[in-house]
Amino acid sequence: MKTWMWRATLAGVVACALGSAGACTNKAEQQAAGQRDTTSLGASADLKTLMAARGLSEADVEAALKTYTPTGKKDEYLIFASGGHSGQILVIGVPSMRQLKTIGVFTPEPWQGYGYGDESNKVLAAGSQGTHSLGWGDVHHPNLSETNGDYDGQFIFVNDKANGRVAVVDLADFMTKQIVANPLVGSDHGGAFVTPNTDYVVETSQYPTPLGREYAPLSDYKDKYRGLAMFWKFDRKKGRIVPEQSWGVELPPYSQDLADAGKKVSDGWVFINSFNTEMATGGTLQGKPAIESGASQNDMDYLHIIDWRKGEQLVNAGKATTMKGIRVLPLQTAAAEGVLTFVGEPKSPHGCDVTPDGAGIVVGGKLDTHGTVYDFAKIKDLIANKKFEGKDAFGVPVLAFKDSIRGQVELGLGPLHTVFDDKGNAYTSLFLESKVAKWSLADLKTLEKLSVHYNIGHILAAEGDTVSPDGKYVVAMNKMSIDRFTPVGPLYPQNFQLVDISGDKMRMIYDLPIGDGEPHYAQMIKADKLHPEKIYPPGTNPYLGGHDPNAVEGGKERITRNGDTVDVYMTAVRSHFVPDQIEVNEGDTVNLHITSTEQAEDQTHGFTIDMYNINLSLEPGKTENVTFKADMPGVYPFYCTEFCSALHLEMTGYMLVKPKGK
Ligand code: CUK
Ligand code: CUA
Repeated sequence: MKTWMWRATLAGVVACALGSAGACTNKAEQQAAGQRDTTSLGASADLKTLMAARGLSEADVEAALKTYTPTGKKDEYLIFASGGHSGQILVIGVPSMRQLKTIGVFTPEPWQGYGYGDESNKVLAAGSQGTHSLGWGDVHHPNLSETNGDYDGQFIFVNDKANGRVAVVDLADFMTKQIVANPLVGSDHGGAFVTPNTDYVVETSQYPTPLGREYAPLSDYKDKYRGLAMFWKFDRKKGRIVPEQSWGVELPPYSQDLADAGKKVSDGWVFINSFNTEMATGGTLQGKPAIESGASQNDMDYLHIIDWRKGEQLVNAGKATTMKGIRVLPLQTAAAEGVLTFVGEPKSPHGCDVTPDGAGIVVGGKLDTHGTVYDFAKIKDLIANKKFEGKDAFGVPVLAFKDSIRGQVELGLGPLHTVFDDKGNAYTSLFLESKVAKWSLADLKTLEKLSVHYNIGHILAAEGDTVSPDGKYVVAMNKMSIDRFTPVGPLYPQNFQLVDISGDKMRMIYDLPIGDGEPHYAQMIKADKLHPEKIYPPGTNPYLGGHDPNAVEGGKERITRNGDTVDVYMTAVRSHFVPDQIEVNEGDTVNLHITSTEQAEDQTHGFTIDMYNINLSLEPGKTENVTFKADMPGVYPFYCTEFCSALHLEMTGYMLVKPKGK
């Protein structure tokens, strides 16, 4: 649109929005309003004054109009973003870029009472191996469940890179239901990616360790250290990963990186990029080169190509070795049977993204200016005809690079990740250049580059990694914000920049500072695909996935004692707890079973007891259990922690712990 026309239309739209031109019910009216002399419109004059006062350009106002979401209006899309070090998932509306929720995943989340009651503690505890309980996670890649390669809005999975874990969040109530700790690997990265029908949640290791977390000296790196591609079996009905039905493929000790599942024509395959095929282990104190330089010697690392259906067959046929309860297909078997094949990938690869039609795999190279597009049909042919260029040091067949690719696209400095729109375009993040490159999948030509602020890592698009991307929006997930926001100390917020991709040119329309951690990946789903519950059926324990046997109805509240164990069956409803007096003896074990008997929308109570680190969230209908030892004699007020009603402050009671011998 020409500037003057746009200006006139903008004035019209604003006049409409402000009601000065009457209620503008259709486009013709809007246009008519737009053709009026703008200076004669009070609203426009006001707008110009306002723009001048705030130093806003017309582009700024256009961006505001595209993102401003008046009260009561809902967002069209939701972003599920990695919360990075916070160990959480962040839920953000688009186009408003308002944060709607933080989902507690690997880290306790006090508001949700996640990590302060028996069942949520169990979920978190299942994620701790060894003798230290983990209080955080390094969340990298949230992935929504898919049906036929499209988001279905039912579940989201996410990995913790630091501790090699995968979590399952149920989108029926946006709660974490399961954390599965991988007993074999020391860290993960290529996760938690799903196969097109969510049969498997894929998790690949990052930094090689001996499988099973055993000790072996670094001098045994090549012999004893290994990578792993883990296929966690997901039971959609139960909404849980089933470790006993899961399995892995042993990989060489290269640092496996990003992964993506094939779709459509490449369904049944998984692709994983890697770095450090040099197997550098550092030794800086002994005067050896640092890992970063040792790992950057080769011109090529290996894209790992896994035929997971074949792997599954072999595992089911008993070809796997069981390690710590997990069936693992040995590297030699995987290589010999065509489950694992390699092809070169240029210079410090990162990102591994399958195109919407499943025909291509895009890999970026941090130290290369190209994006490489592999051709799955060629790869499949080469493997079927056993046309290998050679083998790697572990006997894994290697395909010829030039025979396996469709081509390369010149993108710029530091290409990382790629997402797609509905018009055949791809969008790649350029970390070093701080730009988004838009390019055509058909001609492998870069069409446009947009500066982002700064050093973009991942990029996401509306349903942009499914079989049918929506277009409309891209979000640059920038690692640095430098001069974008008011300074808040030396640790700067990350910066999500919303980009409108609906026109010919990309337009930046919103900056969202993220102050919770360093997010990596995120996905954006059409909001109307989600149908979360508003109220739990009475007595629901969301972690048990149904009615809690300890739930009570109003009128059936009671306190029972069995030896030195006290069970308190309590209800919470505006604005009291029944019972509101609990007397126990020092040393008693106390089991609180609290049910909210509310059935009204958004009517949540909380529950805390002074000094006992108890903090529950009681959404309507929910039951929570919490067990503790009354080991501190004294008087402990308990109260509701949500401002639930006019008499919220009165929603309180006492727990008395009688000292021993009194
Ligand atoms: S990685 Cu972070 S920017 Cu973990 Cu997906 Cu590429
Ligand atoms: Cu219930 Cu405040």
